[in-house]
Amino acid sequence: MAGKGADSFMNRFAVLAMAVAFVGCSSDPPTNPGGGGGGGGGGGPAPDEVTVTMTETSFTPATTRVAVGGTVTWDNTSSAPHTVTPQGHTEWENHSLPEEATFDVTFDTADSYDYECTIHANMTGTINVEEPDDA
Ligand SMILES: [Cu+2]
Repeated sequence: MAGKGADSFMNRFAVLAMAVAFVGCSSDPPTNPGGGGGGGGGGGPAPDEVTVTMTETSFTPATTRVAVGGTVTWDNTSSAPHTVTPQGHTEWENHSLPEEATFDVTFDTADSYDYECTIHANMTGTINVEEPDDA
């Protein structure tokens, strides 16, 4: 019967589609670099532009990298005010962000810059400014 033949074709097609989808999924994990993270160097050159999102209680990501000459933008997406307060350096001045405000800093010197939010004591972050050669 024609109908029966069509059904088995569709079944075979469905199995094939699932197999393709499965292969597609299983190829994802290797694309995530396993090493690389954090301050250990490696992982390729630092980006020229980075956005740090401010949630209600944290800087996300708390530690980030940017190339010398690059810009970090803090984006307060929360409904709370925050500050971006330098700790132990003068790369920028204490800055307050009301809700939904942004603030950006361009970094000209390779170094590690710690900062905090003075409103929320456990909100801290670090910007690692890297020379292109450091990659
Ligand atoms: Cu805060």
